[in-house]
Amino acid sequence: MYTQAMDTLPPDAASNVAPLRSAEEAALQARFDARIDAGDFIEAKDWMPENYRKTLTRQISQHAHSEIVGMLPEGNWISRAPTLKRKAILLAKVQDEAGHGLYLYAAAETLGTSRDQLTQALLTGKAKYSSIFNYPTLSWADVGCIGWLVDGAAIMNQVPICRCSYAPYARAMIRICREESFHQRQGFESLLTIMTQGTAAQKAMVQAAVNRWWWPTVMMFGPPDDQSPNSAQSMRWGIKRVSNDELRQKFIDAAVEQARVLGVTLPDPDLQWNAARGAHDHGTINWAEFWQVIAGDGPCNRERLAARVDAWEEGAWVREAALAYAQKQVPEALAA
Ligand code: FAQ
Repeated sequence: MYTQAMDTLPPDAASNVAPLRSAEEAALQARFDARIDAGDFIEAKDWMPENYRKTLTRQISQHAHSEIVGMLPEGNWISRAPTLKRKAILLAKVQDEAGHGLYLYAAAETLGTSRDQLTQALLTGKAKYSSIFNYPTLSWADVGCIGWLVDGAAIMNQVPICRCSYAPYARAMIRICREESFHQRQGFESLLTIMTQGTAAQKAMVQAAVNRWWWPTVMMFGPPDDQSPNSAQSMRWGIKRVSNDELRQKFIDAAVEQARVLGVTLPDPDLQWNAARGAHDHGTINWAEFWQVIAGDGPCNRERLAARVDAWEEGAWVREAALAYAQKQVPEALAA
């Protein structure tokens, strides 16, 4: 599905084809490396290697697209929420995701790629967004599972990004993580309400949703470390602080206890505590499914992209009106 212009070369290739051009640039690179090693934050106007810029643009824009596409599966249930209270909570949550997308697009723009370019990369199918949002929300319990499991995984992955070496991204993540934490709790509470007060059929609906969302959520953390082409360089640069597999393990360990409190079974017969490792062993992840979904062939990829394209086209008149209004203000502002 993807390779956008902001893509980076693999680290080895990059160092082969992009030799430093001057002594001045070598000095800038050495200073940058020293700042990274010292745990300094890099600001938008600071010098940075081109591949650091490209890697961040790739990751932050994918992250922004995930927030925006991520509004769709839950948005699907706003009109069918079971009570006014649940509807108000869901509306607020979906609006929060839009806000997260906006902070993240703004952070990506500080690296020099325009919002229009980022949007076009999504709408033309060149840019990735999280695999998880290509799965359907078949029942109200799927909405609870997105909060409990998907937001739970998102927090696990995103808290370390609050310490990302690129300061505008790190700052955006601090606010986002606070909101994601509320999202996770509301999802858990919604499922707990059904599991403690619901009918047998409603409890079965929760279990069926957990069965659908568990494995795709475990995949959200990305490929195993030994198959993750970007990890080594991103860790070196302090963009990623914790590896895909370590985060996945932390998420699984936390979810096991939460599932026990909820009274649901996680659909992995091989899930068991390993005292020697101090962590849970788990079953084999279906990586073929993961690669298929991110290649554009998951259950809802086409539907999700079509929804974003429609929204863009239907919003054209708003953009045109905003532009016309802004152009009218310019002469008045100059005259004032
Ligand atoms: N889906 O070498 P790595 C949310 C790609 S927000 C799709 O390990 P990296 C909030 C990866 O891009 C969820 N593609 O890559 C919410 C790379 O391809 P590329 C989004 C994936 O970047 C909740 C290739 O595989 N969160 O949920 C995925 O070092 C509820 C090789 O992978 C973020 O974006 C995937 N799951 O590590 C909203 C967090 N995993 O680009 C609404 C920030 C991997 O080379 C409702 N991002 N790929 O062509 C990250 O932490 C990292 O980018 C990773 C991937 C960990 C996702």
